[in-house]
Amino acid sequence: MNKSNLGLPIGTTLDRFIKQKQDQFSSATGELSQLLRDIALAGKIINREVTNSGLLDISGGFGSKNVQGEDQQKLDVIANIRFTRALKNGGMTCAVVSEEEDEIIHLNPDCRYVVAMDPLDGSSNIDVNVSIGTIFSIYKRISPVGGPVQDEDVLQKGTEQVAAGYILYGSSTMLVYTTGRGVHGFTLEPSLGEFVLSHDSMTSPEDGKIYSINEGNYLKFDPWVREYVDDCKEKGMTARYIGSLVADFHRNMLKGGIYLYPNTQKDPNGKLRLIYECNALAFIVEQSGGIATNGEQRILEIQPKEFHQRTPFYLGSKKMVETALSFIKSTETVAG
Ligand code: P6P
Repeated sequence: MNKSNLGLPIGTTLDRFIKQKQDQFSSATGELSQLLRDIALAGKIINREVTNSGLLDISGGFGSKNVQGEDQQKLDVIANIRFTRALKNGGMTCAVVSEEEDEIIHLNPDCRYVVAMDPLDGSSNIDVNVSIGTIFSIYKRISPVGGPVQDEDVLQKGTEQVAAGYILYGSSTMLVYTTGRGVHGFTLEPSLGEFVLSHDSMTSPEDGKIYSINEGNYLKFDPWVREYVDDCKEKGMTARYIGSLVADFHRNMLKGGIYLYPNTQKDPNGKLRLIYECNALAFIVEQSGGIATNGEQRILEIQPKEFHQRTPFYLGSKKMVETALSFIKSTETVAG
């Protein structure tokens, strides 16, 4: 028998890929590599629980609210515990900021990496079997190693991220991350329990025909947003919005598109959180050739003032975001 017919090659696992990238930096200590592995491990555990949530009676509401005043789903709480425990046991993280926790979670003061995360975004979709995701950002602490983590360690601009990524629990489970040298996607091979490289050096199409926005808020949007949405319709674009940021973002990055979560009179800063949702996806979209803005400046340039602060959020294909921004200017001209 021709040995080359003995099954498909497994491909490059996440572990091997991380090690290969680490070897390119002589100064690398392996700490960031281990931290990425810790996140991947937690992702595999959450994947198992998300997949079986209907059978394990862990879907539905937990009966409490997070700092945002939003009802926590059981899996929100479980995911938060799983990721925090994985990061604590991995021994590479000094502190975690999580959507599910009011304050900083202090872990090992002798470590130099801070993680900001939304352990399970889109959780309202859990019970209806729609894709959901984890979002994470990694920073180097500013305060001295060994001492207590300070607010300044967390309130860093998105430009200071050393790595960022997401895990998408969808028709397949993917981990997508960047360390500032391109965007790389790994698909979980469940029978092996390994994330395998499936989307090397992901790039976002410069233009696209998909716009993602909750049009139920149309009457609450600023005039420029309404005019932009009307323009998308007049151009025959496709509306795709599943209420799960990671899933909408991932599709738009692959196919070309724009995601918009604008401010409204009710929510003057929009809904999405800067530190553990927007910064990570902004880093990724810029690394793939796209744009991420709050309508006035790069998301990554916003100086955070509070852990859970929100921001208007517009990101995706370069030309689509530039077109959307042109509507702001045209309205200002009219208004001005
Ligand atoms: P709305 C989920 O709660 C989330 O944070 C994102 O995943 C999603 O894109 C957005 O909010 C949905 O919000 O107001 O359209 O239901």
